Amino acid sequence: MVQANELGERFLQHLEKLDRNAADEMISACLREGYDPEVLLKDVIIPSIDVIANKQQNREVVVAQIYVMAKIAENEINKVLIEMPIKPRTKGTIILGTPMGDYHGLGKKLVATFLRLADYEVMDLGLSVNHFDFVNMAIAFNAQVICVSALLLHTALGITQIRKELDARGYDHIKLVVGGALFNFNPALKDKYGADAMAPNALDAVRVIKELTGGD
Ligand code: B12
Repeated sequence: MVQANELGERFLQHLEKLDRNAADEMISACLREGYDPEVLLKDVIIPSIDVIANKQQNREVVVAQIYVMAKIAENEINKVLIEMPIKPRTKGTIILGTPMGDYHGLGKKLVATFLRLADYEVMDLGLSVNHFDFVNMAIAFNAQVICVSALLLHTALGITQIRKELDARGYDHIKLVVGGALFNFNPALKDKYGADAMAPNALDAVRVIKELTGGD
């Protein structure tokens, strides 16, 4: 079976060429041949997205290219997710979304996946979520944690509004966990926006939430 790093290089080339069909054929073939979907996600698709994000940082690609690459990557993430085993979720409920005005969804999707794989029930409220909806849903579903994925500076204020709303309504025991490019660039923003914790990636999101909620 082909090694994950070789597959990663191939997948990255397909993304860079904006070749949706080649990316799709490659991932479909891997799944047909019995490749572990979790390995495909962690060692092939995510590292390729990281390379593209870095290129964007260095202005080697433009927004239009990023848009198409993100769409191709998202399609393949969805395809892989369908193949992942669904286990009974017993570790508690987590509310997840992006702040109002933020339409970056790839990181959120990965965080939801890794939390589900770690047996959390994740209610993904989607993109551009009002702070009242985060809080109302957390209360209604007795969630232990609200997770906010924030990539844009100008919309991250929604996180402070969630904190204020939780405190004002006497639900300050519900933990607020943040992540996304914004916090990877500047982890200190976590305190500025009143979050309890941040994590730099989806794997660490699971670790941080376990620590906060006392899970094993
Ligand atoms: C892809 C992308 C887009 C795509 C989004 C497609 C989609 N379906 O999501 C498109 C092209 C649509 C887009 C649009 C825009 N974007 Co954009 N985009 C990016 C880019 C290149 C990569 C983001 C990404 O998907 N990364 C891959 C994922 C997997 O990584 P991630 O989101 O960081 O998630 C990981 C961790 O952060 C963590 N994590 C994520 N969420 C959470 C949540 C919790 C609770 C935890 C614990 C952890 C966690 O785990 C994830 C997996 O490991 C970033 C650059 C960057 N370096 O991030 C810019 C970036 C975020 N975009 C930016 C901007 C400005 C925009 C636009 C305004 C247009 C523009 N001028 O570029 C619009 C705004 C649209 C809107 N209103 O939302 C800026 C934001 C700057 C800022 N400080 O505000 C960035 C940083 C680029 C830059 N350097 O200028 N973008």
